[in-house]
Amino acid sequence: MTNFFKDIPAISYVGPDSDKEFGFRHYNKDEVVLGKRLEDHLRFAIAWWHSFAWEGGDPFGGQTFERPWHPQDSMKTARIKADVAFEMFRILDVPFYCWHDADVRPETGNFADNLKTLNEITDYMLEKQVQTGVKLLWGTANLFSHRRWMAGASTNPDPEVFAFAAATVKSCLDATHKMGGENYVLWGGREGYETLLNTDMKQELDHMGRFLNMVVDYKHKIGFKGTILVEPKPQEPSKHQYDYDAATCFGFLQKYGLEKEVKLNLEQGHAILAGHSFEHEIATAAALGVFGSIDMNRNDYQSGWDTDQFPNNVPEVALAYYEVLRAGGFTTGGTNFDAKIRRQSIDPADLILAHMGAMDVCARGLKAAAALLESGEMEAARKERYAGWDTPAAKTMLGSSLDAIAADVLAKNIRPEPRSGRQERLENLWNRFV
Ligand code: XUL
Ligand code: CO
Repeated sequence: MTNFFKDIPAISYVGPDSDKEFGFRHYNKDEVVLGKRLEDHLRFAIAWWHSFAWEGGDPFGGQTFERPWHPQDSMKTARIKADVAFEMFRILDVPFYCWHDADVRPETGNFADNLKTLNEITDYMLEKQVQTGVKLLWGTANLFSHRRWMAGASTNPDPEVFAFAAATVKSCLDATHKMGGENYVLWGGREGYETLLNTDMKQELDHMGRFLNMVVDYKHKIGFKGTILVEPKPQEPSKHQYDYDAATCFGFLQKYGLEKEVKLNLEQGHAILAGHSFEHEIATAAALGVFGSIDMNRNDYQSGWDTDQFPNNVPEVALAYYEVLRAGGFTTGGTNFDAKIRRQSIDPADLILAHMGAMDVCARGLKAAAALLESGEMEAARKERYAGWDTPAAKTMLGSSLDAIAADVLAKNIRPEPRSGRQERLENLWNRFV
């Protein structure tokens, strides 16, 4: 036990009318919604990087947090960090967490040392998983922070960097498998370009496709049953990232024969940077059969930057969960808070209250979405809009040809009558539930 969170109580459900600061108002994990407990719907996870590894720096200034696990350069402090992390998981009663290799072990620059410390610390974390029952939603390799990755990992012009990336991903996949991880994520922060003047895009894409095929082959070789996920993001840190958005990722997966093997981890802030809404990205992935998991956060809409704030907007979150529910809900995926407290939020309590509030926002959003889905009104309106396609004649047309259809239009004098799309009526319906 550390005393980092001393005086902070375990958070439990207190209901919407309570005035307690520490308590869930809407997240009652055992509440059954659409036949499933809220905990099983939402599958919350805490991100090791934002809550424990990030030190509060921004482009204008360095560290603002002072933590008992600083400096993060030894196995001794890595263990203290793990102790505090699992204490936080217990206080918040979250079922899952996620890590990058660079969040949990010190960086030495040497692969053999990194491998040794990763194996040691993940053994220690696994012991804590067994003691607490907290599980690993996903592991991932940080292939973007160290200077070796500045020109990319699998897309790097230097084959030695590709090799270092392959060895690193192997080590992280092995650790994730050992820890019973339910997914493995690849986010290519540097897989893109800064300028086309020095970039061979075709070669880089081919290398990235080959790399991902090797990851999938290795997953099968070791018997890892989790899902491999890629995480779309249009830019930042690279000027342009190849995994721009859900549709781009699907095209990439299909070109390299991976669309049945790899799914997507979609993030609210990344969707916004790509000029989409979060619900658009979830609906796109679901329509293409590659919906996997979500990274929940929000951006500051004035900054145009990936600010990774905690979600705090119920109607926005509800629209996202409506699409998650329409897609059938999570299987191996979940709701990972890829979100960080602000750099002035230096108290341990800030970490707890940020997650607690976000869990409530997500629970409210999911419950509103579930109620609307359960009422059936929105889906009935959607079905009615496409009802013409249920007739045998319409179905036959899809198997017909352009000239046969043209002949039919002439013979039957087909003259379609426009119908209302009813958008405002549906928006009013939506507002009755949120
Ligand atoms: C960066 C981001 C990453 C990935 C994991 O914007 O979202 O933290 O989720 O590498
Ligand atoms: Co993310």
